[in-house]
Amino acid sequence: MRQPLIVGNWKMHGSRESVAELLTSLVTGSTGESADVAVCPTYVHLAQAVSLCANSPIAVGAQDCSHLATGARTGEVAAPMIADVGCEWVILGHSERRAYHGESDEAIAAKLTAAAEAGLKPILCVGETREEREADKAEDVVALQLSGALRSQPDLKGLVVAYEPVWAIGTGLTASPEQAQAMHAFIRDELAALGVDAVNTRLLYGGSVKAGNAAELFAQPDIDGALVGGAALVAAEFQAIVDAA
Ligand code: G2H
Repeated sequence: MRQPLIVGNWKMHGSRESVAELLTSLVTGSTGESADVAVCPTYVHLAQAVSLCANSPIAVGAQDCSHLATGARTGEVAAPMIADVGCEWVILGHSERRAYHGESDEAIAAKLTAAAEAGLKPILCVGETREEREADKAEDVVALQLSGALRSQPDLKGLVVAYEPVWAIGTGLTASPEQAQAMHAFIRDELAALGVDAVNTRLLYGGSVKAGNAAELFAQPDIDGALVGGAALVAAEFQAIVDAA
């Protein structure tokens, strides 16, 4: 059985005050969840989040990491540093990193290796653009993203894959449960072909998940939870998504 997992990706939002408010509310409300829960604030809020989540079931992760463990890379943050402040997770290959920071599958593969070496559990994001879906290339694109990142390292400990169709991110558009399930089933098959323990790998859906659409997504057999952006910034909304898992 795959334990459901709900991850909040806070992107470039938050202040010390809002982080404290949001996490105090989530920690107070987080009793007896059947899902695993993690939040991914900005780098500068990680230590504060770890401290606020101590003695709670909520784990903390970063939104990216360097492919190097240390060195002269101004502005970068290394995976061992993220682990050192008490994080368990790191999101890698988010479409916003691919689009705005030019991250290639090769670069993402190197970051996955670095994360694993630091003991972080990676959440690898994949997904097609609207043009690619309309050209009937969604599966080809996702297959290339998966093989580019995992071909040389199919046994990453704790690996989670998030399917986030780019056209559904922050747009209010969501893949229908059937569309999402079809891609998740495809991803599970591709993972198996790459030598990943696909049956036990959790696959998250991401892209405008909210309290109102979470339950029907989670009812699909290959959707094991969600990577939540905008709705993760509102405690009651995020808690309702967790409760739906
Ligand atoms: C997709 C998602 C979280 P949102 O980027 O990773 O964001 O839920 O705002 O579409």
